[in-house]
Amino acid sequence: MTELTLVIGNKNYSSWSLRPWLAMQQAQLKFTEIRIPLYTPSSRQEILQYSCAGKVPILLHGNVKVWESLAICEYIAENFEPNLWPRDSIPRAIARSVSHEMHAGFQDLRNNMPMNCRARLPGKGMTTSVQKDIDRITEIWRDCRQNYGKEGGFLFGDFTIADAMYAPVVMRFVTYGVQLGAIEQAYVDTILQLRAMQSWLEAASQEQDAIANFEVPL
Ligand SMILES: N[C@@H](CCC(=O)N[C@@H](CS)C(=O)NCC(=O)O)C(=O)O
Repeated sequence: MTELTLVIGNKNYSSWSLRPWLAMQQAQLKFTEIRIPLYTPSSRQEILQYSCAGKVPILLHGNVKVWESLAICEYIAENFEPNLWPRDSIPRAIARSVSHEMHAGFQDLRNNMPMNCRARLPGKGMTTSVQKDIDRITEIWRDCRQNYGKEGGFLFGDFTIADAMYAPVVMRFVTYGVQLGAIEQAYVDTILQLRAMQSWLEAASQEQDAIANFEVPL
């Protein structure tokens, strides 16, 4: 089989990298990881070797290069593991909708509560507009769990790309100590218990680099 390589950023900070990495792990694919620490003097040049877009993650598969986290997840589902989307048309459409909503939105949450897996900053980063993003995300999680997720612990029962897309939000909620209801907290625990997630967090905790822009002051 043609080798798969995923180019990612720092595991502690790179929320976009976590998404396809987790989807590929859950699909039990073997792949090589190239980790480029972000925002160093050489980061941009190193990333540009792999993609003109100049951002991670990037998937390399033979001559194929795929950038943009959601496009990588789609490529993996189409070519390797179709069960990364729900099998039935309606839940699949909803899973795609909530995945795209994540991909395109929640800018206030992203800006004010950057992913920082190893930090614990309860109460930091909260604003009225961040709370609006949190309210919408938790509404999505409750709706998916209650209407499509009864067969398992994930948004659509079994693990799907929608869970990969929201995994960095789970980490943000943990880092910034966001108060959650019972359904959302149980979902957070389900994601945290994944072996792949544990392994990402372990690697993040070993990283030495600190990116000032992603560190919310104490
Ligand atoms: N929409 C892109 C976003 C990618 C992105 O912003 N990646 C960040 C790291 S999490 C990056 O490469 N930053 C480096 C830079 O902007 O120089 C995706 O879904 O992959």
